[in-house]
Amino acid sequence: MNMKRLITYTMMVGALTGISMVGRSTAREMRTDEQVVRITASTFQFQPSTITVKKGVPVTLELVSEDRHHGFKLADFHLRAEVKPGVVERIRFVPDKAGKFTFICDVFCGDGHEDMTGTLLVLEDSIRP
Ligand SMILES: [Cu+2]
Repeated sequence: MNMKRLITYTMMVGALTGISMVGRSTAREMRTDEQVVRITASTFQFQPSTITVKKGVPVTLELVSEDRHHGFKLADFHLRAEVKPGVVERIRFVPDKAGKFTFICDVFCGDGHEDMTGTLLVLEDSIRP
């Protein structure tokens, strides 16, 4: 093998290794303990109003409204979504910090809108190395 071929070969192996690493990180994200939580919005509440998840474990929120147009805003994780009747809006994120966070409805939905809040509780994931 001459030098030029050796370099080409090394680059190819590098590229392939890079691809397999991407594949591995994707596989790691598809954890079997992924948390799926359905939240139903209605005037003037979220049901459930408290969601408990684990830090570092991906969460999918399925948001749907029972009556009118609402909003979902979880500012601490820079998340927001429209919540409409008959449409399941999915937002996926990985909670990277533990604690107690408030989410709100950010679409005015009538008297009582201000009280339309909920709590996201993120617990330390002790199983994770
Ligand atoms: Cu509202």
